[in-house]
Amino acid sequence: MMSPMRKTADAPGERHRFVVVASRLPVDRNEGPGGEADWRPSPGGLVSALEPVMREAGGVWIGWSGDTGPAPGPFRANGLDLVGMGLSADQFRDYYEGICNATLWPLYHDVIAPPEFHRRWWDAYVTVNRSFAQAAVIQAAPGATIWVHDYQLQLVPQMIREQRGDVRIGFFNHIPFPGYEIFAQLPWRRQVVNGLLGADLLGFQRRADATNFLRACRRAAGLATRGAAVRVGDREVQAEAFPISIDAEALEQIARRESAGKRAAEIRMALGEPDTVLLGIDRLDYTKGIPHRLHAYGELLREGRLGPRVVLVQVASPSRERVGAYRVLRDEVELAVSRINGEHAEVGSPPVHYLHQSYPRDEMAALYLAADVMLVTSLRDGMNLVAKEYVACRYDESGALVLSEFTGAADELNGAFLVNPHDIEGLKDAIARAATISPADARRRMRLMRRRVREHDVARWAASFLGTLARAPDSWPIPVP
Ligand code: GDG
Repeated sequence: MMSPMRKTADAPGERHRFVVVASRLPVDRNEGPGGEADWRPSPGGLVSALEPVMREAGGVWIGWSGDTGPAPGPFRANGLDLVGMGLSADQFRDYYEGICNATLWPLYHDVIAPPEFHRRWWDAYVTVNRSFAQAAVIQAAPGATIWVHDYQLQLVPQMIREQRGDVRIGFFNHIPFPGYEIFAQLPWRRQVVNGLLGADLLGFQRRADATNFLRACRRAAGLATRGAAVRVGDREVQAEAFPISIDAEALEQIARRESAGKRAAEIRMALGEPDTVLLGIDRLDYTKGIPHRLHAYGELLREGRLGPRVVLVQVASPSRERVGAYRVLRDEVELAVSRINGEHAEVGSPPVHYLHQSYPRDEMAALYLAADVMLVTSLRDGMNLVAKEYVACRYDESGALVLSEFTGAADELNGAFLVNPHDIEGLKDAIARAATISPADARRRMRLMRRRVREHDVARWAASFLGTLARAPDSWPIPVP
């Protein structure tokens, strides 16, 4: 599968032929009671997607350790070579909470929340991007492949290229790339476009994202584009769609374990053996459309359209809790949950089970198995891996997926009930249809979706991206240092 990458057995301290640069490490530091620290695998879209690729290809992963202590530097954990970057308290505020989470995230998600623009935040973005680029330059062996990830590191490709013409640089954007009218608001739009264009290959989730980027190249940087190619001096940079996926086989294996089936039955029992279990699993983020989902569900309960024996389990894993818009969202969601439960609960049987917690992967698989209907109602979402994970777990081909058309996954999962989450009546109809689907229709739809997710898994995504990167034209050859 990984033909473009030669497997390496790099010893710590050696330079690597494959370098991943991402905002976070795929592990979190865990302090024991005696102050001793170890590293545990951490959840999240990027980590779920890339961990199997890293193990198969070998290489090093450069990312932020997750706190504002000293930079851990190079170390090994969970069989991976890692380089832990540090952020100072000021950088945490201006770079992580500021420009990443309060400027770029809302801007790239169609200004669902208003983005804030502060010059001090931008300065921190430049500084942090430079430190990540420097770490990549140090780790990369001559001729290495460097794969930079996501909106937090858009200047890194060009910063690497300025120092290392010998390497091949890929960049993948996990979140949407907005239409030009929105992107144009960014005071540093030209710098961002030029930073990205340091790569040989730019990957996006959907074709529409790549098209938006190509338009930004023309409008913000005055560059010529032809098809998927941008002309940058004597180089050509490709911008294409590579829809990300999951390790479907590994997740299905977890779901097929006897313990997962037993746990799913326990969950249904604990919920009071309802006829229908609806499930939402999201980071508590305003892009995920959780209030819209609750709104529709509350009305369906009031109208009695789902019958008396229905429950919604909403896992909302804590996320970016110090950023203002996330605090406001948490209050809004918790108020909505309380209202629905206040109106419709009987003693011992609330219609919403709201869990503001993170769970281990086994428990997630059991939740997917326990749910008759999965609700994914994002207002804007690069891909949405949760939708694919649900499908991967349903090995008996039962269950139904309600899926927002504003997710990347909607391009692929044809068996889903597609919804516009802003259209509350349409959303209610889709939930009601999904909850009362016949077993034969459910099987037909689920089979279709399962085939897609199994065939287009994360290994194929990575192989496709890296294969295209390996074939990128070598039009700017510079001698190896
Ligand atoms: C970004 C883009 C794109 C969630 N809670 C727990 C947990 N998770 C895992 C899920 C899933 C991942 O986190 C979430 O991925 P999503 O794709 O749904 O969303 P984002 O976090 O916003 O990811 C997104 C993705 O990057 C990849 O490119 O699809 O559009 O926004 O894997 O299972 N995992 C565990 N416990 C939890 O409580 N173990």
